[in-house]
Amino acid sequence: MNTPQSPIITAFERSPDGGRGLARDTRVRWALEEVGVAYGVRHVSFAAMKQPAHVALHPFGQIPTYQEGDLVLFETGAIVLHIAQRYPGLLPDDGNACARAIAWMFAALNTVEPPILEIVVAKFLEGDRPWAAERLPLVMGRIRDRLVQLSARLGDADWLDGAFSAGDLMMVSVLLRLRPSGLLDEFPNLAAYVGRGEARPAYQRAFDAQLADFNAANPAR
Ligand SMILES: N[C@@H](CCC(=O)N[C@@H](CS)C(=O)NCC(=O)O)C(=O)O
Repeated sequence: MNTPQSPIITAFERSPDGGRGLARDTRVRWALEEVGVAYGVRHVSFAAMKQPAHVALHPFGQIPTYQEGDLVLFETGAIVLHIAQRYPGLLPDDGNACARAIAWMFAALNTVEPPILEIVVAKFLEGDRPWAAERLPLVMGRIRDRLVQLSARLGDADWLDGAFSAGDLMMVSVLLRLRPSGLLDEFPNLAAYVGRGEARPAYQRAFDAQLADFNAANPAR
């Protein structure tokens, strides 16, 4: 149950992903669900995100943000790391294993996510440019290169480094964005890895919560 001390996160009032759980509040919800911490959600419109009140919380006018007492955080890497360090369940006790789990979080955000985000730029934001058709295969090729490497490292393990950790939570969250492209299906072990992440009860609660929010904001659907 939500208490006055519960963290408050922000999420889209109307997520452009149609409730598919691809907006980044889902990964924060997932982390909170994994550690069993109740949270509240404040929904913001695209216009409100750019207003001073929200920019005071998030300098780039984006979601999600995370407020816990006096603490205000932005950037999902920082938020999930904070949750994982504050509550047990997402980072191993062993110091070296913990450092490696954090390395996988950074790998997800700094090495794997950037080329994946380029799909949206190439297809939608710059899809009408004369060079768009030539660029898309290059973008896909760069993603495929990363997936080959990640797939080789994962092998037939369930998770990236021992037990499920914040590193897996972040990597699965990032890879989920690839599903519409079909690229994930080229790598059965990565597709199964993402499936294992989605099958976690905490992920399902997070997904259902963001979908319920989307449906509440879009009653006509
Ligand atoms: N690196 C940031 C990215 C945040 C981000 O791109 N948020 C998106 C939603 S998933 C957003 O607010 N987009 C609207 C905008 O940038 O105006 C993070 O991981 O938190």
